[in-house]
Formats: sequence, structure tokens, C-alpha cells
Amino acid sequence: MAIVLTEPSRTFSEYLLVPGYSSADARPENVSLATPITKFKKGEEPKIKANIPLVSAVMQAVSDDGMAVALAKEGGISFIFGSQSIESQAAMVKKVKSYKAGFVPSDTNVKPDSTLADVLAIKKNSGHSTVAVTDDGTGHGKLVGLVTSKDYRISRLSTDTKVSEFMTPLENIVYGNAGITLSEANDIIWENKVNQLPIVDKDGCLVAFVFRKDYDSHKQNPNELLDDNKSFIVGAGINTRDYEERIPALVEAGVDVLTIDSSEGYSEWQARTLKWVREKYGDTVKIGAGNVVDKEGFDFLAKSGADFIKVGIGGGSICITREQKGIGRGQASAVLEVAAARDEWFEKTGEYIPICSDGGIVYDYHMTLALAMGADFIMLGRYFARFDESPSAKVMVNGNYMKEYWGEGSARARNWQRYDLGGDSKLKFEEGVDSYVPYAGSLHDNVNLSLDKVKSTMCNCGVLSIPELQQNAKLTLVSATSIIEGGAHDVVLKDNSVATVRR
Ligand code: RVP
Repeated sequence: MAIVLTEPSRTFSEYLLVPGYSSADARPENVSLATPITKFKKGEEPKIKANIPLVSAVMQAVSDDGMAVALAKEGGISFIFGSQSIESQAAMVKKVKSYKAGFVPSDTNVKPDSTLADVLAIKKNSGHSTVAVTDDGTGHGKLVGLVTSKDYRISRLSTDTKVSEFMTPLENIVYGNAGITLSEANDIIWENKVNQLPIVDKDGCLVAFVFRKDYDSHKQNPNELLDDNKSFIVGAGINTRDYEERIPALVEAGVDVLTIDSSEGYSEWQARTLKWVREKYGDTVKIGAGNVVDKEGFDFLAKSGADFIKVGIGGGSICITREQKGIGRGQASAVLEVAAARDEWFEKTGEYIPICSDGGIVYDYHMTLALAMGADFIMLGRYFARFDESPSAKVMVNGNYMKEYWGEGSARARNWQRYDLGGDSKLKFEEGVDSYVPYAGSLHDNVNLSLDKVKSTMCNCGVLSIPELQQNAKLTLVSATSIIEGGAHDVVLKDNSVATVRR
């Protein structure tokens, strides 16, 4: 006889938070959103933590090296998509790990015998105002001079004048030696009142620039997520097919944390993958697993050794798994049950295995609800796909800017490993769609606005950290009519775009 769960499977929009007592200390600037990413024993610290509870989805349209750098600057983690060759995924990881915050490789370079016309063309194309002059015209050639707009007057200088005749030569340039820290570089910039500092190696070759303007942007990112070597933390997705080749390449590239990317994680394939990782690397390689939607799934992956467990089947904005296969669970119900299983596991074993609510976040308040329901962090696809930093194209559709966003189970992504059930057959039907999402601007602005809302709600609930929110949140189900009450209603809005009238 089938088991029938009579409680409906619920989504985030079916709940609200009931405010708690807020003391005078309950102010957004006192809220910490730091959260564990990988498991830890009672009384110990997790190996990997994030400073904000947001991670970007393992998707072609979302998480490449550019997104990873932008999100790590804000304190979160990207999981670089695995539906690409091992070499190109490892190269993306390497790019993130070798990105030195504040040290910018030079992409506007000329040779001494280039002309003013060349300099003007490079500046026009790049929008940059500093051009390095190197012996071979590359960003890593021997530095011989610099050209900035102070070095020439277009009205007085013929455009065929050679760069060597008007550049500032090396002997008049302040530069730093490779190996100095960002703070040392900034000290040199301030002491010498220069706008940029070329960094050169022992052979005099250009390594990078540090710019005065970046000093301010560095200050703007107090949450940036760095490892012990001051490189950004980065994650990557893997599958249960080619892990024996893919994981060593990603580890070699310096990846900090992996996740098995699969639509359904309560499977022997995941247990085999986790076992292989433990046998080969012990606990040194951190790997999450999933996705599951109930206690049985959580317990299985916990026993199999996962470092964190992802929750959610069929709730993603581009996901049609529920329609195609009739499997899944409302995201709120799934998170609530798995969070209870995590707490029970912690009670029993003293091991805290963080859970990640994956997919289905539509409004910013859904983030707070997911955390209140017990998620330690949240994976988002649609949300990040809308920003400048996502890898997909920005296109104009009916007069509005959109970004392309497609599911990993769509024919476009062809990520059939994600839906792998073993055997040789390739998947015969799609579980995801190809779509547009409204373009929303920069990641920095949006993430900060969303998290300001999260912090503000936490203050209304009288809590200053995610664990406190998880322990003290009071949630209430909402009726269909109270949802109407929650929006603007019984007024005619002045911009006339939405007029809500009493029915
Ligand atoms: P969302 O944030 O609602 O866009 O959901 C993103 C999540 O959707 C991903 O992290 C992944 O779990 C899931 N996904 C990705 N591709 C597909 C699909 O094609 N069905 N689903």
C-alpha cells in the first residue's frame, strides 16, 4: 500500500514570519549572515564558511569564473558549472584562484614603436586610461614606459608620433615589485600621489597594475571570501559519471568545495561517488551531495559522508521535472523536513551537516523564509542569471533588456549526466526550459539590497544571526485571502500599471 502524505507540499509563498520582540540592539548593522558550508563537529569550526548565505547555481547560464569572482567579493560562493569539458572547468577554477584582488593584469599594452593613433584606438576600445608600454607589446613584456592622458595633447601631437617619444619612461615611473601585498601597494600609491602602480617581476617584466580607484572598491567589499592565501573561495559541480577524472583536475586547479550536481540525490551513484572521494582524499576534499526532499534522503547522504546536503526537486524556475515525471516536493515542505532531519542527526552524532535550499527563490523575502525554515545557505539560479556578471547574453526583447537563462536539463545545456540513472541510454526528454529573465544590473547592488531586506526582517524577529533565526523563527501559514491582503489592495495605483479592486 502506498504511503500518502496528507499534509500538502508547500511553497515559500504560503508562509509568513511572525515578528518577535526586537531589542534596541536589533539593528541591521549588528546582524551577521555568516554561515557554515561544510560539516563540523560540535564545538569545532567548519572548514568552509561563507559570509553571506548565498551560492550561485551549478548552471551554464549562471556560474563561470566571472560570476565566482563577483560573488566571492560579496562573501558568497559560486559553483562553476560542470556541463563542460574537464579542462575548461578546471581552467575557470584556476582563473578564480589566481585572481589577486586588486592586482589587475594589463590588457591595454603597446610597443615603444607603436603610434599615438594606436594608443587612442586602444583607449577607445577598452575605455581604460592607462596604457603600458612593453618591449613586445604584451601585458607581460618588459616594462619600458607608461602612457596616460597626461602624456600627450591631441591638438599638438601628430597621431603618427611614436609612443617612445611621448611616453613617461620607466626611470620616471613609480612601480612595485612582484610579491608585495595589496596594502603595501596602496601605501606606495598614496605616498607617491600616483593613480596606478605597475607591478614588475625581478626581470623587469610587467605582472599587473594596482589602481587607486580600486582601493575604494576593495573597501566596499568588507565581506569578501578569501582563503589563507588571500585567493577567492570557489566551488565546482561534478557528476556521478566522470568524477574519477574530473575531481583530481579540479583539486589540482585549487577548488575549495565540490558539489554533486544532480536532480535527484537519493541514489547509489551518489554514495559511490562520496565513497571514492573519502577513499582517495579522506576529509581533505569537501563535497556536498543532493538533491533530496525528505528525511530518508538526508540520512542516506549523511551516512554516505556528504559535507553538506542540497534540498529541492522540481522547484527551480526553469525546471519542468514535476510536470514531466511527477516527482518533487514544495520547497518549503522539503526544507522544513530536511532541516528537522539535520537537527536530529546533530543530536545523535554531534555532527552538523549544513543544508542548502536549492531553487525556487522568487522574492527576496523567500531567502529569509528559507533560512528561518532551517536552510544554512541558499542556491539561486534565476536570481544571479539577471546580473551583469552572469555569463549569458543580454538581449533586447520587446523594448526591455533581458538575460538568457536556460535549465541544465534543457536541450540547450545537454547536461544529461545531471539526470543520469545509470546504464548507457541518454535522456530522452527535457526536464528544463530555455528562457529570458529581466536584466537587473550589477550583482553588488542587488545582493546588498536583498540582504538588507533579510537583515531588516531578522531584526523584526529579534535575531542577529542565522542560527538564532533558525531557532526562534515563528512561521505562519497564509490563506489565499490573506495573500491578497498582503499586497496593495482596494486602491487604484497612480501609475495605473496594477489596479487592485475589491471583488
Ligand atoms: P532557480 O533559482 O529557481 O532558478 O533554480 C535554480 C535551480 O534549479 C538549480 O540550482 C538546480 O537545482 C535547478 N535546475 C537547474 N536546471 C534545471 C533544469 O533544467 N530542470 N533545474
